[in-house]
Amino acid sequence: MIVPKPLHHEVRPGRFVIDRDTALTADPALGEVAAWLRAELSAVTGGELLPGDPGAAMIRLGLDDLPPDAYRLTVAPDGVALDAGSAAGAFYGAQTLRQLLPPAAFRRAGAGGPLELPAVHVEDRPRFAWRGAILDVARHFMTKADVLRFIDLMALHKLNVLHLHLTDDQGWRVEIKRYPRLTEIGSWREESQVGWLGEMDGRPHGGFYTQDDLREIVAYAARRHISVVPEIDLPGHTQSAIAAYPELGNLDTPIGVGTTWGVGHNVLNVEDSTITFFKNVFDEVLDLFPSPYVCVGGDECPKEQWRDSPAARRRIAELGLRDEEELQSWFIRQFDDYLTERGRRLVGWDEILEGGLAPGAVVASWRADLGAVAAARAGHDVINCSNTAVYLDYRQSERDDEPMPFRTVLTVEDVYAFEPVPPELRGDPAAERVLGAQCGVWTELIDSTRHVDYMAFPRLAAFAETVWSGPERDLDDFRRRLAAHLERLDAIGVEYRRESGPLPWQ
Ligand code: TNX
Repeated sequence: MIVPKPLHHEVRPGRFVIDRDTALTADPALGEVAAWLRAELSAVTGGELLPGDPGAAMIRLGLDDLPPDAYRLTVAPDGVALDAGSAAGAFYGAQTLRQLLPPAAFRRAGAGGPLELPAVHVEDRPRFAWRGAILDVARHFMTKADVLRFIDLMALHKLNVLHLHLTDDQGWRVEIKRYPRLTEIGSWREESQVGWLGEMDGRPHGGFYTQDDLREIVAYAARRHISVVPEIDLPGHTQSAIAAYPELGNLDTPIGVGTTWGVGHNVLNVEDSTITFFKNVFDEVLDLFPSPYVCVGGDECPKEQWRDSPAARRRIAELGLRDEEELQSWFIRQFDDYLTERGRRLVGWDEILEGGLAPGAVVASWRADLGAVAAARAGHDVINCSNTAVYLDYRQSERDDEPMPFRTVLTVEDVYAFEPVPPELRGDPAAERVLGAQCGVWTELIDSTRHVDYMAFPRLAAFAETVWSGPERDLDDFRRRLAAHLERLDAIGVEYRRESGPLPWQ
């Protein structure tokens, strides 16, 4: 009953009992994985799972000649052997081992009794290298503790990339020491629009992460084999930055942090000083996030202010560009050069394809499969973030009591049917360019962790299966495994959407 489904899972007779005397040993290279597993298990058994004598009933973690992310787990009555190609593989195996335990093993403290593992042989490895989730902490801020909890939930599902959407019109969430007003001004707004149609909630909202908070988030995620890809969205989606530093914008009058949803009109100007400003911002961001991939946004760039701006028109003439689209592409390229020089790779939303793109850039395709197909054919690595398939902010049924009737219905079955490689690329060598996929928790209409739980689960479990497991789908089998998995989520305290209701906040 493992989610996501392993490549090969064979049930064998017998069981292994974990109690206070069970020992756990690990290859020194797997010390961190062992520490994680020890902490998770001992919380439940009340024991310590010390290394113990070689003769004792034992859980043994070792390295073997397997592909890096692969693992092999054998549970037998006299011991548990988890072998992996790397620490990441061992961590995935440890996640599987936990899922073999009863749901009560997911509680933070147990009755202290023994835990039973059924005997099995599992051989497993991921289908895609990039198994991501986007968390939009800009529209609604999520506390550090909530982000750490979300990371644990990602790890449970063997996801390995957290794409943190840190800035947008409605909020700037990352402390930048050189430009303190970004958070002093940019992280707070007077009130937000409720729903998509305009009613305001009258409640101030805000928050940001200090640099120490972000270092902690990155380290916490790294221990769970999750890399955090920061997104600083440019040159549109920047109203909060312009509110803090009006000289970054195109207007003569100051503006506030955004309070309404939808695509805003504000865009950065194309002065050298603005490019320098954001390179300085990225200097600090790169220091916080060691990820080889860094996202500069590039989506939904509004062009009207550039059309009205003499400075932008001058820039277009001076660079010999055709139009504002090429100007946007030039803008993004400034950051591609900057990141490439520093050994990082730029990730941007599929609009960055318009007007030309540097060859090493990675395209996060959100507009259905369109961008993914175009980017892969143009030789770019692609992450499929299709909004018609894996946007977890979309509503889950037509029912009137869903929290907010946002966009089309995307059920757990719809998400389960998602195929990261678009059909147009099947049989095409360009399909190799699809590194994987990312589901998206966009939070315009999601203002609490309870609500994130409701939107993300159990759809995130279905998504995890589409990126971890093979391309075949068996909905009945998934439903059976999901039923068992929901008991784990119950034990953790995840307020996922139940078919039967009631909604957690009603
Ligand atoms: C589109 S995904 C957006 C986001 C919104 C989302 C709402 C992307 C690159 N842009 O800014 O939050 O739709 O579903």
